[in-house]
Amino acid sequence: MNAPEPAIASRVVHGACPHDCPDTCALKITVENERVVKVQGRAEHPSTHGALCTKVSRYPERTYHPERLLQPMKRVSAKNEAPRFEPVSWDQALDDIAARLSAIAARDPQAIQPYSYAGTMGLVQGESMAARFFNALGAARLDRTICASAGAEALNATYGSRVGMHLRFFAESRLILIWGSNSIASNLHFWTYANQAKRNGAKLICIDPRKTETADKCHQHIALLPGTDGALALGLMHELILNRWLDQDYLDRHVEDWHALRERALQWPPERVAEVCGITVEEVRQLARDYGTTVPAAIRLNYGMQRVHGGGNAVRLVALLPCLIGAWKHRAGGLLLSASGWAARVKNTKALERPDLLAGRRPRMVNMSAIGEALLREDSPDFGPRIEALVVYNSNPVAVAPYTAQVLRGFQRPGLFTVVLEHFMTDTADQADYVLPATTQLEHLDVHTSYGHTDVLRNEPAVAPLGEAKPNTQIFRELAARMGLDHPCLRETDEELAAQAFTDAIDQDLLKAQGFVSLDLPEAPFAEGGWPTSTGKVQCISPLYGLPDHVPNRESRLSSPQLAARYPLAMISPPARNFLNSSFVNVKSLRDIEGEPLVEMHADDAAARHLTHGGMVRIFNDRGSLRCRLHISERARPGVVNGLGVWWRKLSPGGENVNAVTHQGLTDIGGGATFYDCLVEIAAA
Ligand SMILES: Nc1nc2c(c(=O)[nH]1)N[C@H]1C(S)=C(S)[C@@H](COP(=O)(O)OP(=O)(O)OC[C@H]3O[C@@H](n4cnc5c(=O)[nH]c(N)nc54)[C@H](O)[C@@H]3O)O[C@H]1N2
Ligand SMILES: Nc1nc2c(c(=O)[nH]1)N[C@H]1C(S)=C(S)[C@@H](COP(=O)(O)OP(=O)(O)OC[C@H]3O[C@@H](n4cnc5c(=O)[nH]c(N)nc54)[C@H](O)[C@@H]3O)O[C@H]1N2
Ligand code: SF4
Ligand SMILES: [Mo]
Repeated sequence: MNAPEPAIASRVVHGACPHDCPDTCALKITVENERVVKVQGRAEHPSTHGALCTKVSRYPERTYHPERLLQPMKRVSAKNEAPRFEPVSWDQALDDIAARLSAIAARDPQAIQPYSYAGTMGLVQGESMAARFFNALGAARLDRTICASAGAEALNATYGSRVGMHLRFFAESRLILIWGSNSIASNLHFWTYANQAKRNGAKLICIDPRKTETADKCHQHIALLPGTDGALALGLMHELILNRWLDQDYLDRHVEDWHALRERALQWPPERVAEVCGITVEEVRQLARDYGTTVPAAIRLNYGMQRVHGGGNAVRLVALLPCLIGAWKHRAGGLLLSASGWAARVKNTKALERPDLLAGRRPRMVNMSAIGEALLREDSPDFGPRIEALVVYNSNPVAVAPYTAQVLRGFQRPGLFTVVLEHFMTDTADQADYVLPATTQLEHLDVHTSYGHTDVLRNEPAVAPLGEAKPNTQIFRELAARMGLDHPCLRETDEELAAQAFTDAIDQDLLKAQGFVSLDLPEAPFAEGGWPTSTGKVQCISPLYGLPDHVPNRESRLSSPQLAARYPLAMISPPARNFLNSSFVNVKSLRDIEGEPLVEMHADDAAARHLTHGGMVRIFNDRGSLRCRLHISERARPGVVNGLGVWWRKLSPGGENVNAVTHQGLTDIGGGATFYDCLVEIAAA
């Protein structure tokens, strides 16, 4: 008889996807013999409905990756040489880092710069203990603008907060405009609802310069030029006004300064709009007719359209459209860009971040979208001390921040002391003096809100930290202790932090038991107005920014003709489906699906340059250049090329990614990055 198989100790743990994605899925994590063997979507969570994207289905592969950082590493080569690191003990690393930071803080703590984004969106492993640590020090602050600040500020200026429709009711809409979003790639669980609406007979229209996977599945695709959405919105208003497709009752009762906006819109006849947007007059007219005559009509606006100079104004204009037709009267009508204003009502940011630790100090703020510029600044009265130390966590700026050459010059500036908390040796970790191994979502506790739906979630640690990895919170706790920062809140545990994350509106016991809790909100929140502005009405004119208008790109055929003569192609660099920003690029099975960095170009533009499909090309402008594979593709419209991002530089053929050519200009509103406002030329490599 055979000996019995040893029993497998198996359990299921409830988690939450930590990634910067509007879907914030609920995870079912299967652990066998203390190893995660499977990560799936929870069937009980409404929007997750048991399905995850390909990326996070591969979570065990990322977590148990042979290149996972499992020990602290100290740099032993010069910054401008090929990076070489050697392992050191935690004590050695933390003692040295604490001593270096303390010496800088003694001169001026503002010379210490945190840099972080949404590598994890967790409220605990994001800005809780980290923010407390930097606040207690009086370190410089970071304006976290790299993704959504133009759109967020535009919503604040229009609606009073980042609020909108509920995700699930898109399933009941009769018309859905998917505007500046490749939902199938980057907002999969919204697409499920949109697809349901489609099956029930709704019309879906995609407004995007690129013919995306999502555009393929919509009834119509309007391929406007990048950065012209504000003009299109004004043109739609023009048609709604002339054809009397307005809900005058909603405008009268719930919208302020409509007449000023009306005057402006009347300056945008379809002919002018078509010229600016690079589309046909009939496309403008037809879109207006559909939008003005279909009930209920919904807009899924996304961040793709605000990564240009005029991104803030454009979002304000699009956000006003549903008010003109009274779409908000229906639960399946209105608009959704971000739900984070709903989450903000239950999130206890002050308790997590403890701004009171600043004790009246007001450290300077550095805009993360222009980090290259900031790192190169000298001491000056308006800037303050030059940046002497940089502490990076939850972000990979050397890959994702615009204008790589300048970012790198900044990181390699003599005397800069850089610490990076990471899972892997990223392009940014390569520039560090110390790299500290951080835990992943499978190894630490966290709680989450979402910017795409209105549930909060809890993530239980599924397994113990791998190797010597520590949660971000623990690393900041230990640094604080070594630096003599002794406020009791700097010693609180992750469980204590999680318990403070929400107001009493969230039932913590239910959250623990179930793994998620839905916010209690009205189904059609603005059917009777009640906007969270000071007057309760939607604002056409903002006290801060005036009346919105179309603001052209910094770099375009119309706004910078001389530059366009040398660099005639507009380049956008939207995300690749199987990466999440620069995360997952090092996961081989996902990289194999993406293949290699590529740029999509229309056949006419390729013919004009004698370029052939599949050849290696060089994308360049005055800021830099990168090499990649050319795809002659109907996904690109004439005059616009699509360089899919964001590859790791060191895993790209020429050692550069799309950000070699982007610039650090900021959006009109909100100080956001303008990745898609970029002229280039392309030649055979
Ligand atoms: N798979 C995957 N999912 C992701 C991400 C990822 O990297 N990969 N990133 C996550 C993050 S951080 C974010 S912020 C969200 C982003 O979410 P979305 O904004 O929904 O994401 P994208 O897929 O980037 O969609 C942007 C779309 O805008 C288009 N676009 C570019 N310029 C313009 C323009 O001027 N006007 C209009 N109308 N469209 C334009 C692009 O072609 C692209 O298809 O997605 C998240 N989800
Ligand atoms: N050209 C171009 N550039 C872009 C964009 C674009 O569309 N085009 N998109 C922009 C957008 S929308 C965004 S949001 C930014 C995103 O840029 P980032 O926020 O930098 O996002 P990622 O590239 O995903 O890098 C996140 C890093 O955090 C690490 N991380 C994850 N979890 C943890 C943790 O718990 N602890 C620690 N210490 N580290 C962790 C991951 O390993 C990863 O390396 O990129 C921007 N850059
Ligand atoms: S990345 Fe987005 S779609 Fe994928 S599992 Fe996470 S939340 Fe869900
Ligand atoms: Mo983002």
